[in-house]
Amino acid sequence: MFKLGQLPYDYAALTPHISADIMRLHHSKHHQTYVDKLNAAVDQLPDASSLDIVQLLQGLSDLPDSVRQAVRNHGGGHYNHQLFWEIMSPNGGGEPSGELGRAINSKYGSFQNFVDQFSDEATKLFGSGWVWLNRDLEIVGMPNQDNPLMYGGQAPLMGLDVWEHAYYLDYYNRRDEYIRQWWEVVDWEAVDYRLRG
Ligand code: MN3
Repeated sequence: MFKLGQLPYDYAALTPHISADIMRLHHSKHHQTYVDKLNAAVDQLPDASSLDIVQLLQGLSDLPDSVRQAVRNHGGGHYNHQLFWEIMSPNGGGEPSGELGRAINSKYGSFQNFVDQFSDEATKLFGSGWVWLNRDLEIVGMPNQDNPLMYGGQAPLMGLDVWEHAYYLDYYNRRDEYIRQWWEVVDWEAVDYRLRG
């Protein structure tokens, strides 16, 4: 069965950009609920103990109708939040170096241009969803808990949660301010590691 992992830093570690209250609620309540509901869904499958989250999300179309939507919503929720915690750090911010920095500069002309395009996609994404940086360095917004694995893509390099639960306690309706602050906690080493992995 799937388990909620520990955060690699404390709930207060990302202040002042993301408060401890948001991190605690987001991890211990929202993410936990995705894990619980994912487990309830896969419990109905014959070989639940051997399931891998990536394979599940890549193979949604092979699942029985009775569990497919629950796995999409809650399995997506589990995978996406695991990735989200991993690519943030109290030592984050700044600009990527190494292979990732070169790849972003080559595709977007400059790091600032990349940040502007990603932020714009996140600001205009309607309702609840995520903005992803795909493995081929495309920026793509997706609704709900969808991610590129569900559309035949590879594991994304990074993602930004723009559900209101991710920022409302700190920023109310000011999603643009949340997005601006989020860049200060992005762990570029972790994103570069995913690119090289
Ligand atoms: Mn969330």
